[in-house]
Amino acid sequence: MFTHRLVTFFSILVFSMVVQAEDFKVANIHISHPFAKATVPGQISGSAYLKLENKGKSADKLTKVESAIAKSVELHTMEMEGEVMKMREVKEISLNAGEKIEMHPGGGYHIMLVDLRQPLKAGEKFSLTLTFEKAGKLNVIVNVEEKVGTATLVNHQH
Ligand SMILES: [Cu+2]
Repeated sequence: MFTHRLVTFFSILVFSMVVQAEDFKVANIHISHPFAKATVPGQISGSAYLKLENKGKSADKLTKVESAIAKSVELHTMEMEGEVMKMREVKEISLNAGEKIEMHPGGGYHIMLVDLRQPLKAGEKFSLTLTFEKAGKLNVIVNVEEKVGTATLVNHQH
């Protein structure tokens, strides 16, 4: 019995290593390179980014993102308003048939991790659950990476 459990444990371990290959899919939705930026001391919210692709023949929508790493997770968009970068929450992100959306720091969509339960440290990973209107739920593993650029200094003060 014990040996059997041990084997199960190791196969789960191997499975999760395979899953970390940075590409995830559910039905026709493909997600690649989910990453988040490491937080600095005192930073209470973080942001995550990923590439979405709808390889199907009909439109779909990302309607919800959840994670145990933060008290709440929101979909945000960031745009210049005059000379100021402003973030606002969006209810969903639409993906037309064949459409690709690449989130990146500094503008456009991002996933906002509101009130982190723990700091995001470079080299660590956490999981996000994405819900699509048609494709359903998908778990992705997010890699925490060193801060790149200065984009986060401008925003994320809610
Ligand atoms: Cu935001």
